[in-house]
Amino acid sequence: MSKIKVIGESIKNIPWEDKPAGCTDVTWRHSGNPIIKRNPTKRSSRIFNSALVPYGDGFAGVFRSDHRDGGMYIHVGSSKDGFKWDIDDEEIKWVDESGALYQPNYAYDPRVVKIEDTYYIMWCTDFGGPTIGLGKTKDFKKFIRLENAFIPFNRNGVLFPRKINGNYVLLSRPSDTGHTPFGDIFLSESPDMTYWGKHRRVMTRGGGSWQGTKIGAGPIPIETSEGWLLIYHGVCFTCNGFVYSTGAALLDIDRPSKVLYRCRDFILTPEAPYETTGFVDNVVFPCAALCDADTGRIAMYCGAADTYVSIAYAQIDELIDYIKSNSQLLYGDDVEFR
Ligand code: BMA
Repeated sequence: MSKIKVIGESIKNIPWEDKPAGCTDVTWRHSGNPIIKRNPTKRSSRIFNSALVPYGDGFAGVFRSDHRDGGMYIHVGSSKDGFKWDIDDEEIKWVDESGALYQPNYAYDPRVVKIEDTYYIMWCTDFGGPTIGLGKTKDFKKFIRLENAFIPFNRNGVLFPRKINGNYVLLSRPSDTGHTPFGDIFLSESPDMTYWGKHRRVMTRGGGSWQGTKIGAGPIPIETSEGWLLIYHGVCFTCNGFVYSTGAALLDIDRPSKVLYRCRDFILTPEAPYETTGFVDNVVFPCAALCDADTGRIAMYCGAADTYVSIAYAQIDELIDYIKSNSQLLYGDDVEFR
């Protein structure tokens, strides 16, 4: 049992390994990483930055697949144990709400969340430049595309797992059309998943150099008795380009634009060979985190070096203690910035 209450489902079959003896870090890597290696399907050269949810007696996932022609697509996959995945060779085929076929020119960095009885998928879509695409499914077979949430340019759309004060809430990171050299996390509300407004800035880049260039929401926030646990990526710029690390923060439950605590130190940074070396070196990019409400075990699914999928583990009590005990808020984090 965890001391901290997790408001969520019990996931008896959550992927897990105990922390190795002698490890003093707050997160630790799965011994069988990466769980998805190069050329995982006939058409996919690399699958990374991908997300999953418990589904049936196993898991369902949405996967960023970069094809051998260089295009970026989202594929669906399923798994009994969360380690070994059966991923479609074809990308998801969408219809819009009128039933007409719809295919984005590109689609990448998907997230997935269950809200009430529907699974919502968010991704970075082409709309004359990147912005947040939205879709939904009930069975991971039929996928309905919804209106794009925003105009360009925007990335890292992440929905909260329930309505807050009666509205859906979506995190996002306004950006530019290239490899954006700036970026903070904002949130927007919607009564209907179509009209988005009441924009607030949640968190800013800065502080320690690992998150000095830009930050973006990662997995769907986890609801706890201490606030929303937000795991995010933080980027710094070095002589060799961007380095993507992982941080964590706690947001106010009823007013999640307010940051309660935010860790000064990263919780994960590229260290393992599959994170430091790949198509894009030095990238750890978490897109999903399963959390078992009974034990507080967390399994984070991370893209590694834009090439692989890997898992890192954490325990909720320890992670929240780490966030609180090395917290450093940045400018405007603790106020409702609008
Ligand atoms: C970002 C996105 C991510 C990618 C990262 C590092 O802009 O494109 O998909 O993992 O760059 O290349």
